[in-house]
Amino acid sequence: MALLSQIHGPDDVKKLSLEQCGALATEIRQTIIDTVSRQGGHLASNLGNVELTIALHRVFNSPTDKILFDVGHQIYAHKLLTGRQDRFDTLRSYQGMSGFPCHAESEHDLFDTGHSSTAISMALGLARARDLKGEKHHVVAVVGDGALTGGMCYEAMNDAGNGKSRLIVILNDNEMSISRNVGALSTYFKHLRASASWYGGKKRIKHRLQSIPLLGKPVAGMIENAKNMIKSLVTEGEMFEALGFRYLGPFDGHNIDEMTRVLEQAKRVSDTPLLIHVITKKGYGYDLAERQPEKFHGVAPFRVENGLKRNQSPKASAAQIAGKALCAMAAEDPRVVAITAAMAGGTGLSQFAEYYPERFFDVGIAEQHAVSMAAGLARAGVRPYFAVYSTFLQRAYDQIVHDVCLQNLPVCIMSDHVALVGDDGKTHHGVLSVPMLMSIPNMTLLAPRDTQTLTDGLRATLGLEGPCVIQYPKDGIEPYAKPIDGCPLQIGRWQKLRETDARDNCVILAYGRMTKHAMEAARILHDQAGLHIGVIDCWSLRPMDMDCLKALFEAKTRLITIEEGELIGGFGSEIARLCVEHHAQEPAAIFGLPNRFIAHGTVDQLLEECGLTSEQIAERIRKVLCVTEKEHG
Ligand SMILES: Cc1ncc(C[n+]2csc(CCOP(=O)(O)OP(=O)(O)O)c2C)c(N)n1
Repeated sequence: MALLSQIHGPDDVKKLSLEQCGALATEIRQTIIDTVSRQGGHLASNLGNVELTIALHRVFNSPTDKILFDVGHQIYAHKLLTGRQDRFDTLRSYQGMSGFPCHAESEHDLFDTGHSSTAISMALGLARARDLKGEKHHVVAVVGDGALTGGMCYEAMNDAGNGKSRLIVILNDNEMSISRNVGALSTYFKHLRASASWYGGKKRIKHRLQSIPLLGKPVAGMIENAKNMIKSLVTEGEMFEALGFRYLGPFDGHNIDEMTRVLEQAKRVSDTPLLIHVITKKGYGYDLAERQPEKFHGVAPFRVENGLKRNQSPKASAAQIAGKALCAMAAEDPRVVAITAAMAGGTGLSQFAEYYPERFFDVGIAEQHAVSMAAGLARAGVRPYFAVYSTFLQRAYDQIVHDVCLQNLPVCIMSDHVALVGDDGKTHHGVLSVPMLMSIPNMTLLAPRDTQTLTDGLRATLGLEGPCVIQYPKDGIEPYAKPIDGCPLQIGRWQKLRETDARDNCVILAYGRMTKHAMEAARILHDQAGLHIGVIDCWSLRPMDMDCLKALFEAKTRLITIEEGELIGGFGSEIARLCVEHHAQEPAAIFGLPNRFIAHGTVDQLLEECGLTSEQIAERIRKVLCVTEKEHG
């Protein structure tokens, strides 16, 4: 990597000739492919973004000028150009480099992000602060066409355009969200791409740019010239113009020369926000990713030569199990429809989309809209199932409260990627699910322990007449325990999986993935200390099984709660509150995740960091009960 190794920061990029920049792009692309093939990560978006990022750093002076990448999953080239090459091979690994923008990692990353459609708002805030402070730097937001399906972008543009803030938005249009982009806007972008200005404009801009005054001409003249040039290029983009933005483009985002010239000119526009439409190809430069950009959007470690995963995991994910179960439900009940917010593949709905295209709705990256639209469907007698990652559901909190729960409508949210998600890190963990949802009136909240209870639990939601969230982690956990009393799964009933005895009289209350850890911890405590600790799967978090809980209160059973979620406002807190309300014994311990944003790593590493592996749980219980092996032996 002859050139890349010489780049210690954006200043070094500026020293390179155009030809060298082309060679640098090739080296960056190679580094990204090599690293992601070992570490996993977001491949196709990053490969599509290399030349654009080089051009940005040629033209702008980060960190004085502010460059923001929306979502941030396409930030690898930016990391490599901003002095982080030496750690790039630790990408997404425990205590290594984040796969997303990370402010603590570099002054060139303004925010820690991972959720879509926020960059224009943040950029506008930075631009306004600049103006208030009398500063002069530039603010640039790079936003994908997928991210531009998120409503916040329009709230921000409406605001920015009205105030005429000096701001540059680069629309990186590759026709793809994770899968093919959807909605009327994607058709509009297609129209812009196909417009005469794309083909004719390319020639025209070359001609125009050649006639721009050379350095040394009066600045005023340059600005005037730039403004005129830009004005005359505007033939399309009325929608952005209506929002108060000047539209430029489309341009070839893989042409560093063209991008450099356009960005240089954009710097000189001071009277209005600009939207620069750039066309790129997702997966650019790696044939397999170009041909299958969806498959290579986010990947586990893979072999470069054939694109196959390094570790083939035969196990189905929880999302795939849930998607299959929903298909079966749809086959029996024509009221069942499915909704995704641009994540059909990730949330296990691909099969549903194929089998029931007329009952499947991809709304774009628009979780808020998805929830309120589901309310409409439910009010009209349809049974909507919205499958979404827990972390992205956070965005739709008010819609859940106001449009679904307040109306008591039978909308079911299939909340996937709950609990710790691993290498995507702090922006993606679904650890606020229970505190966020459990307190909302009318809500039913379910957290099955394995794939069988997930399937059964999902089916049971059809019998509900009000709102419901069924939550599950990323991995599909195969069934490992049966209820002692043999009772089938019922909403509002917990399942006792392991007995305590009269001497120990201690029970672990757990839900979701932690139920398995609780069972394992109980086994360890039995094998190593002769303890008989009971385990109850409290999968129905709301309504709780009050009969079961009251029986435990009466028997003065020592209660230990375990959850892979935020402790404050979580399940354990609620159990403690109920103990007080019922004048019962207080819980002996409440275990869960600490109140801080947890970084990336494997789930096992993160659980260990939080003291929640089975062995650690066993040890902590032993301490709580003040039992040594000897005492009990
Ligand atoms: C609020 C939210 N919902 C869903 C996602 C998941 N997600 C990550 S990237 C992505 C597609 C983004 O498409 P685009 O902005 O066009 O970028 P590209 O990957 O095509 O470069 C989606 C849906 C997210 N990050 N944030």
